[in-house]
Amino acid sequence: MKKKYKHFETAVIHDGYDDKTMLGSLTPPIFQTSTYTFDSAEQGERRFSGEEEGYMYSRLGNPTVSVLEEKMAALENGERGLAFSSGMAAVSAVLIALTKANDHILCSSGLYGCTFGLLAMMEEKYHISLDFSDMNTEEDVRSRIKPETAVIYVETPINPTMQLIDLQMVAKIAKEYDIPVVVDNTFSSPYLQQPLELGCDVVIHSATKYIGGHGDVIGGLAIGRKEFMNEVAATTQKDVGGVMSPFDAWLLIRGLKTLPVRMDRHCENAEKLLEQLKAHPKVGEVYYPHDASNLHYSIGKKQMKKGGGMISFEINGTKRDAQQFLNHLYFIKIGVSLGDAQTLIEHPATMTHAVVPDESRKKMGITDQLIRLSVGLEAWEDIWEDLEQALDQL
Ligand code: LCS
Repeated sequence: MKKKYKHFETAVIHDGYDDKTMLGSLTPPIFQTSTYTFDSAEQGERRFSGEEEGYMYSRLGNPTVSVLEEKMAALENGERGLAFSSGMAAVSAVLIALTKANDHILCSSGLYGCTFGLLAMMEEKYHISLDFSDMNTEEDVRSRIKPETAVIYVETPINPTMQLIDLQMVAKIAKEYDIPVVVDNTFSSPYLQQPLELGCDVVIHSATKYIGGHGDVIGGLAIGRKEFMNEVAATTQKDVGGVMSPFDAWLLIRGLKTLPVRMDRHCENAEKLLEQLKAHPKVGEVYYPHDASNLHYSIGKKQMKKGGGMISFEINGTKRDAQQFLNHLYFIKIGVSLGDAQTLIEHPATMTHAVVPDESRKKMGITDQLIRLSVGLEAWEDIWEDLEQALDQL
């Protein structure tokens, strides 16, 4: 579904939903039903054969979930969106649909821990070979493409190192070889970055994060061209079955309405905290996409509207210092999710990326001193006061 509204701020509220088809209900009703009845046996046959459009069973489609799917397709400028029970359900449905045994996947040098875990399982069970690359140059991307490369799978910004990948450059090369590029857009949300507009083929979100925005739902989304998304809908979504519940879809539709307002505030707060963190003697390297001293600053400026709400930084010290820093925090919560109204902080080496073997973790740039901060919507001065007092105790 193409975006119908000129501005993103209007589209997040209005796209994908027509209240006139829902008895004038201002908010989309929650269709809490497992199945749908048919007027006749023949109608059931027509629905299942695809001759007649309509709902049959909520694993195959649900009107509340459809509103979210259409809204997200519009926001990412894709043809069809699909909703899943988690971000990992979306990642696995897309990757399994795109690959077969003995294929090759080229990945960004860092990935969320469970995505890495899924790929490691596919490597072991289906002999799919993996290559990890920082994709810093065209030569690097080209040199890693093989005849059996089935997918290029990219996170940017990468969780948790905040390194960036030039999506336009990767998409251009992938087109030459006819390889689909899948982008996990969780850290940016469609408000800050639109991979399909940059030539990529499929966008994935852990909707658990900025799309929901309130830390109360687990969900996933995938958006892309109709032909491919129809295939996912009919195979790895329908038959593997990691579908979204109507209530979770309703929460995400509600969360989306404030996405631009929340994102602006996340970004503003992050920019203030970035300067404070960089000036603190207990803090080493700080990683943020729109920091002018960042290695990937020009990519960040080119493809992200703003720098986002995530900052990673090194504690000058040991793993123990990093853990003590977290323990000293007063109101900032230690927790592994991100993109919520509350500021959340975590230690990737022992939490989100603990499943990644030591050697791979080091290669990804995840040190024992690395801290990942999901900047919330509180007053930035309060967030800094808490961070500073915890740093000062080291
Ligand atoms: N992709 C990215 C970039 C993620 O950060 C996550 C979850 C997922 C996919 C999977 O989504 P889920 O199934 O959890 O909805 N990231 C998490 C994190 O950094 N901490 O806790 C979960």
